Order: sequence, then structure tokens, then C-alpha cells
Amino acid sequence: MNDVVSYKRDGEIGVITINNPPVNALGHAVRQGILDALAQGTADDDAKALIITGGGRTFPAGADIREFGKPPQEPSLPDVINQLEASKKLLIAAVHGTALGGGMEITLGCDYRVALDSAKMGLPEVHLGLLPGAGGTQRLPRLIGAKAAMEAIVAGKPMKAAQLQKMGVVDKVVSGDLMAQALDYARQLVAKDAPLRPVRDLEVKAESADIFSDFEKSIARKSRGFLAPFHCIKAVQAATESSDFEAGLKRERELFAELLKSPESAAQRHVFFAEREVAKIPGIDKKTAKRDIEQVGIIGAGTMGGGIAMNFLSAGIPVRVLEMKQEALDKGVALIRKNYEATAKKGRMTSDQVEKCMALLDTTLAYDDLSEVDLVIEAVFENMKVKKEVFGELDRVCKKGAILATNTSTLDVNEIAQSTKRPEDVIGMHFFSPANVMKLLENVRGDKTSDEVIATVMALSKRIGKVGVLVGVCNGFVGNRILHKRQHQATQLVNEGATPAQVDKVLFDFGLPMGPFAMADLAGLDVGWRIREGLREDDPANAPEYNWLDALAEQKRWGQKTGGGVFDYAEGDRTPRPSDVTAAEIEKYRKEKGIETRDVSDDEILERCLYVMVNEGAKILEEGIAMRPLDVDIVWIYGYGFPVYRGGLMFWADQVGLDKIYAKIKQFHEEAGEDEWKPSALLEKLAGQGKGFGDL
Ligand code: 3H9
Repeated sequence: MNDVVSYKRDGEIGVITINNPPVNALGHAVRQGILDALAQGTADDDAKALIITGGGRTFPAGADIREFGKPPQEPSLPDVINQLEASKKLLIAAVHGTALGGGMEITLGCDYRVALDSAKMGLPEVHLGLLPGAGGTQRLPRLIGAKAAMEAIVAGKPMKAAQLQKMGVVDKVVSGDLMAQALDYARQLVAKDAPLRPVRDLEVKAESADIFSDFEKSIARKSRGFLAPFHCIKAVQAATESSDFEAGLKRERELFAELLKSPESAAQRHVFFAEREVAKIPGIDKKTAKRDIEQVGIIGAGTMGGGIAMNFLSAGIPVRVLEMKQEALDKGVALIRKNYEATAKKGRMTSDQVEKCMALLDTTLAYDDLSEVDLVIEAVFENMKVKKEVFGELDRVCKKGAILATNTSTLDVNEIAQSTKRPEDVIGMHFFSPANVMKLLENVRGDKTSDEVIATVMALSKRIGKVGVLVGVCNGFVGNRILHKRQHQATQLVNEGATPAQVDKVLFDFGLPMGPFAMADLAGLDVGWRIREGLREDDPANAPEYNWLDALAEQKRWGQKTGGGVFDYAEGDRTPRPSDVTAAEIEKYRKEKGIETRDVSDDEILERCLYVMVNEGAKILEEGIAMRPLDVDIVWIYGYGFPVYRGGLMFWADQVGLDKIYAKIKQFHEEAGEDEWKPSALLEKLAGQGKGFGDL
């Protein structure tokens, strides 16, 4: 026995307790400890039955993910579970917290399962690009049927104790003191001489011949590019194809091994840790005091302000929205209600919940009514003069200690902060549209923003269901700054001879949810056009040249919302279709500029659109705008749908090889001379040293 697993007897019941904080992950020491404790319990003549449970906050939450990719150490988890299942003494799992992955698989190796009502169990391996590889794909179908097991394993969602009891996984749900009741339950089982119930002895058949292929088809779109969901299906299918349990286990091992060495799983495991790492800010202690946020003020009831408000309302935090005119307030409130009601219609919330959220919403036309809020988020027109006026007012009315945040996507947060006498309380909170849906929140640290404000806003991001990433001040911050470079290359590629549909297809096939031009149509071509028009007026010498996108915008082809932009859209259909108008405008532009078109290959499109992003990402790191490569990864995954199975922009670049990317960037710079191709010094250095961003 070792420190992480203990064996103790309570009357006639032996109790094996796993103690490996924080989540009792099943690392090598735990696996060995379980076998040792099992041996002790087996040898203990006074123990009539055994309970296995987790100490601290949870039953094991799975295999130790940090061990994957390292040389395997015996005993393996499948072996441990096989030995538990082979125990000649009744074995009962007593579950609280989150019994996930290998943790749930342990419970499936037991004869009986008792769970606290607050406990959850599930097989989330699919989210790590894996499958339940310790018998889960063979035992769960035997307990609940092949179809239900396949669906649960591919969804990878933790399920509640009551639901698990209905499904036939959990035998007894208890509340209050888990251990006392598990001991009681074990004694009752002993008293009635309850039989051993190894799950492997149960039979399983596919409900019908087509369940596997039908299910595969049904997830094809959602799971595009992922490997694990399809391997999960194959493993469950194997359980139904032979009555030989060992043969099924062997097939599961083979499929698991394939996934473990796949680039998709490496990427997804990187994302798992990156998601947790982004919340940790180097230099800011996690014990830093956080301010209480109990009421929020929002300036602006437009689409953005309304979307931002919904995040807080949904999290149970009261919001007071300020506008200049009653009409704008009424419109904004109506839009929020409409959005909630649409969600309720889809069955994702009840009408009671809608009313609860709406009851937390309050409006005002007067700045003085914001004197008591703990946080204000400004979401007004993107104009420095206007923002400064707003912050001047906020400085005047807000209480001491209130956090003053701007939702600007382009403007200098430091300059905004200077319009107050408390720049240490000012921060950027850049929500992505639609703000009530998109998970990313770029929190922008100004030069003077205090650690306390940063810590509060980062914690608040999690509380409202966002993934907060801390970034520095620059035009476009991390996400849009990189996006702009890609959009520019996409347009250049079309100028040179590609079609918008070709460019979009290449990036869609790479795994992005849509291509750059479909994205421009979704955001609205008028947005960029108005900004360019403004620049042409204010600073003609440095203004961007007029191109075919401007010509389309001038014709009110603003994208999906006007039925046509770069692409045409049929009424009520978001499928982009090539447009003759666009083709003619592109042709006209090329003629005016005297551009001789050429065949542009798909490879060139991919390289130019993505390598320019990598170069910009490296510059962003160099300048300290992003703290770590993983911050850039998370921004692009949650803000723009960069495929999770590629691990994010910088992780993907490492897989391609920075030397290869650097050589191409240098070549593009020599050919095109564009500033965006000037190689980042950091990229050059890493490429020269044969290193990747992951080595930073
Ligand atoms: C598996 O089981 C494979 C088997 O089928 C087959 C094997 C042969 N390992 O998330 P938190 C760390 S695959 C190592 O912030 P929460 C985590 O990184 C596994 N470390 O807490 C963090 O570390 P740090 C299947 C792990 O309360 C700390 O614990 N299981 C693991 O918000 C706290 O985590 C899963 O996929 C792990 N398995 O959420 C479950 N889990 O403090 C993955 C966590 O240094 N885990 N850590 O940043 C989770 O979903 C959540 O962590 C959980 C707790 C819901 C448990």
C-alpha cells in the first residue's frame, strides 16, 4: 500500500479510499495502490464486502492525462479494473463528485454502484481525442444497451446520479453522508447474500443492424475532422460482435492505442490543459483579492450591449442598462426578451427561467443611477471621443472600487483609461458577437490596470460561462489583429486569380467553420467599408486602396443580412452561392489594376492564409500582447472556431514545423514585400534553433 490509497475496515466491510488530490486521477501510484488495497481486503477474513471510494472532493476523475504519451507503467488501468471485477468479495463503488473516464470505468468493474445525489458520472475521453480504454466501451453497453452506451460515450457528457439510476448504471442514489449510507447498503447486501455481478458476464446485442452506420451519419457534420467519435462507435460495435469479452477488450485497446498516438488527440489534450492554463496569470498570485461583483451596469442597449447583458442575467447577476433615449432602451429590452424566448422555444430554458432573467434587468437614462454598480461595461459606438466622454461620466458617478470596462475592439484602452482619475480600475472586456453565445472574452490589460481588477475580471469571465484570455493593448488585440492579416491575404489571393469560393473551401476543409468571405458576409461588408471610408476621409495618404469589396458594399451588398455580399443567398438559406455580381466586380478591379491572373493552388491559399496568421501570432508574442502561445490558441479556438483537433494556431504551427513555415514566410516577403510578411524575430529565432512555440 502507499500514501495515495488506503485500506481500512469498518465492521464487516473493508473500505478502499483513493487520496490523490485534486481529482484523484488514476496515475501509476494510485493504480498500484488500488491493487495492494484489494489484495489486503481480499486477505482480510473479517471483511465480507469491499467498498471503493474517493477521498476529498471526488471519486477519481479519470486516468492521469499527464501520463499519456509517456512510457506506460504497469499495472495498467484495464488490468486493475479486470482484477477488481474478478474479486471474489462483493465490491461496491461509493461515488461522489465526478466519476469520469477511468473513474467511471472503475465503477463498472464493481458489482454494485451507490452514488450521492449530487454526483455525476461520464466517459468524456472523446473530448481528449480518446475512447474509454479501460473497458468502458465493453462494459457500459452490457449494462445499458449498445445504442444508449454509444450515444453516451460519443457525447462524453457527465450525467447526473438520478439519470444514471434510471439508465441502470447506478443501483442506489443517496443524499447526505455517502460513506454511512454506502456502508449500510453494503451490510444489507451481505445480509441477503447478494450475488457477485461482474458486468462482463452480461450479454449485449446491437438493437438493430444499422445503429452504428446510422449514428455515424448523424454525427458526421458535427464531428468533421475528429477521429475519436468514430473510433468510439467502432469499439462499442466490437462489444456486440462477439460474446467473447476479452476479444472486445482487445479491440478496444487497439483502437485506444491508435487514438493515443494520433495528432488529433495530442491537440485535444493540449487544449484541455491550455483551457485551464489561460486562467492562470503569471505574476498574479491566485490568492490575489477579488472584488465582489453583485450588480453590473452596461452602457448601450444595442445588439452588443444587449448580448453582454444576457451573460450576466443568465448567471443570476442583476444588470442596469443605460441608454440616451427611452426608445433605444425599449428596443434593447425587447431584443433581450426575444432572444431568451427563442432559447426557451428551442427547449433550452423554461419560461420561468426567462422571467427570472428578465426580472434581473433594469434600465435607466441617467448616469447617476450607476453610482452603486460594481462593474460597468461600456458598449457604445466605436469612437474615441465618445468613449472618453462616457468614461469621464463614469469616473464622476461610479463608487470607489467599481471596475470600469470598455468593450472596444480596436481602440487604445490606455487612452480611454486616461480620461478617468482611476486608470487602475479600467480594463477592456472585449466580447465577441453574438456576445451571449461566443465563449471568448478578451480581457485587455491597460498599463495601469491593477492586479486586483485583472483577477476579478478573469474570475468573473468563468462565472458568466466565458473563457477569459488576458491580452495587452494593440489594434485588434490578439484575435482581430491576426484575423485582419488573414482577410487581407484572402483578398489578395482573389485579386491574383483565385475565386472567393475556392479560398473559402480551402479554409473550410482545413476545419474552420467557414471561410473568410462567408465570415465577412456574416459580419457584414458594411462594417469594414465604413471603417475604410472613415480612414479615406481622415487620412487619405494612408488610407487603404479602394477595391471590389468596397464596390460591393456601395451597392448595398452587405452580406447575409441583405441577401447578398461576396456571395448570393437564397431567402431563408445561409448557404453561400457564387455571385455573378461579385465575379464582375473582381474582374473590373483586376482590369483597372492591370492584374494578370494566374491559377492559384489550394496549397498556396492554405499557406498564405495560415502562415500570415502564425507570423502575426509570433509578433504578438514578441510584443507581449499575448502572454503565451496557448493564449493565442485559445483565442482562436473560442473566438473563431479554429479546429480543436488541430490544437489552436500556434500548436498547429509547431506540428507543421517552424523551420518550414519560416522559410515560406521569407519567400512570400521577398516576393510580395508586404509588411505582414516581414518575418517575426521570434519565429526566426525559434526556427533557427529547431524549436517550436511549445518550447517557450
Ligand atoms: C481516461 O480516463 C482514459 C481511460 O478511459 C483509459 C486509460 C487507459 N488527469 O478542471 P479543473 C487537473 S482519460 C490529470 O481546474 P474543476 C487539472 O489539470 C481522462 N490532471 O477543476 C487541474 O490542474 P491544475 C478522462 C487532471 O473542478 C486540476 O486537476 N477524464 C485530470 O473545474 C483541477 O482541474 C477526464 O477527461 C486528469 N484526469 O473540474 C476528466 N483532471 O490545477 C478531466 C483534472 O494544475 N477533468 N486534472 O490546473 C475534468 O473534466 C475536470 O478537471 C473536473 C474538475 C470536472 C474533474
